[in-house]
Amino acid sequence: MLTIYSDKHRLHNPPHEFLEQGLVPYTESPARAETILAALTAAGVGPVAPPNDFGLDPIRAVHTSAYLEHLQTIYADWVAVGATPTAVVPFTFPRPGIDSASATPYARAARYCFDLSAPITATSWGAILSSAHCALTAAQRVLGGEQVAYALCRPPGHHASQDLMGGYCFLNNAAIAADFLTQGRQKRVAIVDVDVHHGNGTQRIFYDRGDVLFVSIHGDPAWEYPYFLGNANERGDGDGAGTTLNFALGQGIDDARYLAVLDEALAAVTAFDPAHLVVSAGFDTFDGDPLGQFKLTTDAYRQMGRRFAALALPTVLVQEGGYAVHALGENVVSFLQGFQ
Ligand code: SP5
Ligand code: ZN
Repeated sequence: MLTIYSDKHRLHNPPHEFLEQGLVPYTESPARAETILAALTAAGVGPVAPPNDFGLDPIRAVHTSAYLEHLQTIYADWVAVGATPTAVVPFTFPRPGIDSASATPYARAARYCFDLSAPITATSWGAILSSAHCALTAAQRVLGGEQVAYALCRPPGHHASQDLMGGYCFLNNAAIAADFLTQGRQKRVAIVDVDVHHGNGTQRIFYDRGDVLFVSIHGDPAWEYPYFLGNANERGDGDGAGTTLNFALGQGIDDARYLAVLDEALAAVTAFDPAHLVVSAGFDTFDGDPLGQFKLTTDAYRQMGRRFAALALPTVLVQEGGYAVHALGENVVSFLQGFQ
């Protein structure tokens, strides 16, 4: 299994985020990627290669130019008006009824952000861009004939949409890879999102596109983050009507129940008959993950890997969440070995 990885992820290391407990240490830490890389190396999973530089062109297919400009300039503008140099985190949000145009960085930071878990530090952009380039490089290798490649992306991406960051996500790595694999919307691509949180960004990006199937298995937004998207009745719109499929599950899901739902999800992939597959691979479904309420074991990831491989599609695996850092490396290895 080929892994694409860059240590530039270390450039993104915010100190804090604000969750329901209040101000807490940032959960999406550099240690996550470090422990995955160490476990892959120790298990001899396969070669590790650095990402290529794709610039911004393939990213513009997914994100707006204004948003990409914002990501690159907001930190300097924020510091220039006297705000904290620790990181950009908006604290006043436009809502219907209080949303007049304002150019201050305080307003601009809020306009492109939906929660308090996407801080931008002085060096974050280097990590964000490199993460997207990891996904693109994996997609390029698969188009070049590799059957599967794993993009060890950090920061993750599936909560980010065309012009919104949140949930540790800034650029939607899986969506960027998926669009690249359509080769100008000529080929059909399926995305299966197995992170415990709904991939709201990916869903929104492809909601009205019929060439990309988005299937997600996640905690029901009735009780799980991101709360405002991911219900089973969201099925796509326009050309994309019927090409969004959400499995919103209850708390405490175990291996057997999960794998039964995955089989249903993969049947929909087979019916769509895609040329390529992208997996948004989150491991926060693990029993004991601090941000998830599912109860999967390490062995479940091996079973999942086997099932994805059985589709026999050229596949890009994209790292998303997973916060039980002590078990994360082992869980990713289990998944990749199951696939092989
Ligand atoms: C990529 C990704 O996995 N992003 C996740 C962002 C989740 N942010 C908010 C989580 C709120 C979790 N509440 C957990 C309560 C358990 N005590
Ligand atoms: Zn997640």
